[in-house]
Amino acid sequence: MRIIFISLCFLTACNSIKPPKPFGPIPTRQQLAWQQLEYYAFVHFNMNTFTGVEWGDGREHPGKFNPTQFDAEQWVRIFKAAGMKGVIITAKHHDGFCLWPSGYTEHSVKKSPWRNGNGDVLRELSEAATKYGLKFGIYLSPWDRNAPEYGDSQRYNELYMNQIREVLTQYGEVFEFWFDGANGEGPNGKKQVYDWPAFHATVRKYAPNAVMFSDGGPDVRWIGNEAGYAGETNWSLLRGSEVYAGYPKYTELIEGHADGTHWIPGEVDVSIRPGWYYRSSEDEKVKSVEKLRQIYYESIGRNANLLLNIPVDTRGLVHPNDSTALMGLRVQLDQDFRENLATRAAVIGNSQKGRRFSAQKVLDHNFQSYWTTKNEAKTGWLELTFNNPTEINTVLIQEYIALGQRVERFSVAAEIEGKWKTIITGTTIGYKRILKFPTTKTTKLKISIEQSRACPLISTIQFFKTK
Ligand code: FUL
Repeated sequence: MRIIFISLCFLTACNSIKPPKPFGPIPTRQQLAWQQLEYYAFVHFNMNTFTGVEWGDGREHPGKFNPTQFDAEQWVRIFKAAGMKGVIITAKHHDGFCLWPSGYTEHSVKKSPWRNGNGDVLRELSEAATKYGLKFGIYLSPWDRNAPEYGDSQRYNELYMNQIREVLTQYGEVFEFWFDGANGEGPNGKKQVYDWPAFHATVRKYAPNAVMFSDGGPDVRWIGNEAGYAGETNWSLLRGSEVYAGYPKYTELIEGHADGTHWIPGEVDVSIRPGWYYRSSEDEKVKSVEKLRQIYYESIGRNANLLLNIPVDTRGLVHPNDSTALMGLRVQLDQDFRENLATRAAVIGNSQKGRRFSAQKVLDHNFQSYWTTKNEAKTGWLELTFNNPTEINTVLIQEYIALGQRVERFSVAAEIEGKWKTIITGTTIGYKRILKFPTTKTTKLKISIEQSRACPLISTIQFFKTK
């Protein structure tokens, strides 16, 4: 009885401290879950794999699609071992060839020799993903150079929405739907006018838990380049009603819009090879582990998710050069983040909003709990003290973004010979910010939030010594 009474008191006391109010646009439940996936695979595998081009014209004979050793489980095992959390497949690229037996075209696997025309890449891949606990996502190009309806806007839009329904209702849960902005003319010489609101409504109807990607979201935005990096300043915000698929000022997407009206976080899509599709001539051009590591730090480490493309080869398998690079990156990252040295330190804040939002919350390995300042102060600092001089060269910081992105400027200082020395400064933090700096040996570190739009909510602080 007494124990219950005491713990009830404790709970009431704790709960009487209310969390700060949300600030500005905030993520939906789906966007928040998506952000925490961080790293997943893109697979460009389709007709172009067999014709050796990046963009087919839609006149390819379906008979050309003929992987000799297709094994979706092999892909998924490799992605899983690489630490990826999902896979997005090019169900239909601009040439219109469908990797599933669509009822709305003859240009698909059903007219190919693969599995005697009875194959379905989406079925095999989605089953493999489920078996290994990976999320499954779909790229479905609206541009279709095969469909005779293309350019006859209403007819084609209906066909496209029927295909959206097909791919979203037969293969289990889909975590991300990837809209490409490419838009051309149809055989009638007319430009196809896409009905984006209707496309979005169709995805929402059949996959309410999925996020939708395009240049302008509505849920996840392109980062504005295919080279593998986000801006050092990166807001998960956009002026949502201005940006659309095919937005000409796409270079703005690298930082988002500081004055954005909608929560639309960035995703970095980049290929592990020069092209999106497999070509044997690029077998020796797979990105190095060092390059992939840089991409990781400049995407996930800059408040974006990383969608890394692995071009599956003509056998229907991930090529050994790609899997070797993926494993090399995994080993490197496991080494980089092996020991969070911050857990060896004691932490205090200049102020804190009671025990529920104490400085210690940044060390508890729980994204849901966070430190914030007393009286909603917009600036504040945390000090970490080590028992022994400790060498560090990397910091990882996370904001509790469920209540909005707030921090505009921060710094990390080390006490060296009795004086504070700034070792690194940054602008935005967002879901995750990772910064490297020259190795510094110290017993005291200070993380200062120097400018924030509302009281900072810091969920995580970690320090590492990487090689
Ligand atoms: C682009 C496409 O045109 C490329 O072929 C590739 O699929 C890339 C991911 O998106 O818009």
